[in-house]
Amino acid sequence: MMGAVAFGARRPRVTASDCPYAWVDMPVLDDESMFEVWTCAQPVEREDAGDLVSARNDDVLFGCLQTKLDCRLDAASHRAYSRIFDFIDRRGYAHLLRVWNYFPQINGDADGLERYARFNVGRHEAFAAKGRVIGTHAPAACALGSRGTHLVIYFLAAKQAGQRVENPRQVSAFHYPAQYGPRSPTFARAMLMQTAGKPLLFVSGTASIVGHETLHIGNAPAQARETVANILAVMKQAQLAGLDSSRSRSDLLLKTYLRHPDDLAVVRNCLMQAFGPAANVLYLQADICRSDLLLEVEAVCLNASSPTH
Ligand code: 3EB
Repeated sequence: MMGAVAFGARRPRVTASDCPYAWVDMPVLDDESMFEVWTCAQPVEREDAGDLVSARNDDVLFGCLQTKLDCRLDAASHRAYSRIFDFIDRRGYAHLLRVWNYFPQINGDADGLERYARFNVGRHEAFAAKGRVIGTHAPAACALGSRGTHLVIYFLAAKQAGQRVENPRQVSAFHYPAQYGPRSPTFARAMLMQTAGKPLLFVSGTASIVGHETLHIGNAPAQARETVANILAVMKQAQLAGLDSSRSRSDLLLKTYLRHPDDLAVVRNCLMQAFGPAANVLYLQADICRSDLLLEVEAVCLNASSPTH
């Protein structure tokens, strides 16, 4: 095991003691709690450095950073990302592939700017300060509103760079206009890596955005359909085959974040139609980073190759 992340509204009684572990205070919609577990076939070396716990093999490093929020979000995200970059750079895993960001009151105000926009300022400036070229070095990512008091960031970093993938239907997030905040979010739409000779695709949090604008305000089923279209466009861009949407996708692991638990049935119905019953979907209740977004979906595509008909 490289790492485990527990999702649930209550701290799970079971903890993972022999690998990096974090708890994200976020309700699971159809269960009490759920563990996301990252495994690999190689032996791992574990290193716990205070607030940053990690495990690494010859290729990748999994890390979790949990910090109690005791300053404004721009300072907190700047500090967290600087810490992560220093840590991975020193150990030779300089390439961030995928980052998950969770913190409370993501749509709340912080001195006249939304907390998500503050978060973006600190994150953007840490990337720049640590020598990352925003367009070139952006990882796949997501940023959601959890509960509680902590900023939780977990990530996969690698010795080798992955292949960044953008979505032709969407403006790249790092080119969003300033109406969404003074510093753009630093993420790619997806990241493709090779592991054990097979491609693995991390699709970032994906929502009902075309160009840079939110579509279908107030309409959850329409937002779900637009989100599916965006995920399929990203997968197509990554030249992954098997885009026949009638095929059941046992190679897909999805995490769906819903602002309103009441939308579970319509969204589940939409994802079932798009990806079939074999797709593995976790439904969580979370605030999405734009207040007009009702849902966001992220994906891991396993063995994402060879078309099967
Ligand atoms: C979007 O497309 C929706 O700030 O890291 C998706 C994925 C979103 C990642 C992030 C935000 C992030 O802009 C929000």
